[in-house]
Amino acid sequence: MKRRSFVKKATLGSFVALLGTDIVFGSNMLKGYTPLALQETDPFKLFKKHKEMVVLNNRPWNMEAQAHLLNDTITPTTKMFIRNNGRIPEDIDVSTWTLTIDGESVAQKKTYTLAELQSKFKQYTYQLTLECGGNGRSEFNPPAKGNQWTIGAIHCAEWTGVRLKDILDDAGIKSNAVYIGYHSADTHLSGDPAKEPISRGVPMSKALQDETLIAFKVNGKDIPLAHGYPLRLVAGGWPASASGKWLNRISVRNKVHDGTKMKGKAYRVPCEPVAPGASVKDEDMCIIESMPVKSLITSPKSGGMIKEGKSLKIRGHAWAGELEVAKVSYSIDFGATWQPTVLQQPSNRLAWQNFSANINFPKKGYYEVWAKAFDSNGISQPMILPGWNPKGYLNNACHRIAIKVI
Ligand SMILES: Nc1nc2c(c(=O)[nH]1)N[C@H]1C(S)=C(S)[C@@H](COP(=O)(O)O)O[C@H]1N2
Ligand SMILES: [Mo]
Repeated sequence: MKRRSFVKKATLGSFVALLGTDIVFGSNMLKGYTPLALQETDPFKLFKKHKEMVVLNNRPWNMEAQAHLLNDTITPTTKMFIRNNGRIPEDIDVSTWTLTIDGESVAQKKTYTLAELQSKFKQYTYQLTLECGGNGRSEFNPPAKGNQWTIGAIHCAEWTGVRLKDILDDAGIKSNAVYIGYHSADTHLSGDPAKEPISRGVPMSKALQDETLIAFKVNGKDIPLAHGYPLRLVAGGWPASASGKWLNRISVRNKVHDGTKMKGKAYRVPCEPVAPGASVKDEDMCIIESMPVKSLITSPKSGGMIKEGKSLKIRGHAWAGELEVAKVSYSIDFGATWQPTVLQQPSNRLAWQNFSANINFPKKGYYEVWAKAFDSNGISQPMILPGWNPKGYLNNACHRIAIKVI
């Protein structure tokens, strides 16, 4: 999508979403008029992103963070990666936006306006980890097609919304329900209105968790357009592809949801490990559910220098999908020995956890600091690349930074 054509065709609703504030006399604007503030070709300004974010693709827009940008406990929207499979919707009108619950296994099809969702159901706020299943893809060899994410396709922001389970309870679900699938307002890159760019989902057990939200706010504000304004499913700890943006429909299915990117090799890995480069039959691929344990050193920035005799404070986050992180260790000798870090509790289930340590280096020279997290089942991150898979998912190898002691 060319950004120019995007703003040209956009409506008042999407301008308001992009600007993050009301256009007071907006109804006076001529049709086809683009507000000056949006006559902008710079994606950083258009999406209000930090200048050090990295653009991987502009058609569709994909942008990732760098480790040192993710140092905040709660990721600000300026530093949230963007992953789009299609075109951002251009005709958002919050006054007519609705969420429909349908599907074979819903007791009764039901449609809610945004106002109804917000007034009828209790609202909750959770900090939730969303990591793209393809985060770390760039390191796999043979390489996998797709966005070459390094480490920055992860965020942990604070989402506010209503529980999906309360909505499903209100609509009623049949006993044969096994899955929910989301449907959204973004459009296919081909322009074909019959095609959905992505329509994924989660099993009922995940759909009915307390933390699975239908969100309308992130970090206390309207969700930015690129992240799903005005309504988004958020299923923390699972591949972020399960968290549908621009949400307008949820189908309660009597089988595993079969929407776009649920089948074949999309968001699936070989059920059993395979050799790098192997060809794997579709029926031997399994859907990714909870994400594996992983961590990031977010401070200092890799490449930093420190004076001899001074101790270095490192800081970062660790997360483990559905599980808690039990321990994070660090090494300064290429993994020969490991020392403990101080690990904090998550602010709620499915939020990442901060860790920190003060490191003393024996003498001048070049060092690497490696971090390794362990989940509550005792499983740790691998130090080298984990199992190769055709689409390059689930790279949770240890993160490392370079430090020079001078
Ligand atoms: N409607 C819709 N929802 C979507 C997508 C999309 O393209 N369209 N991309 C998914 C994928 S693959 C990811 S990783 C996350 C990215 O969320 P973010 O852009 O808010 O970081 O959104 C998911 N939800
Ligand atoms: Mo993703």
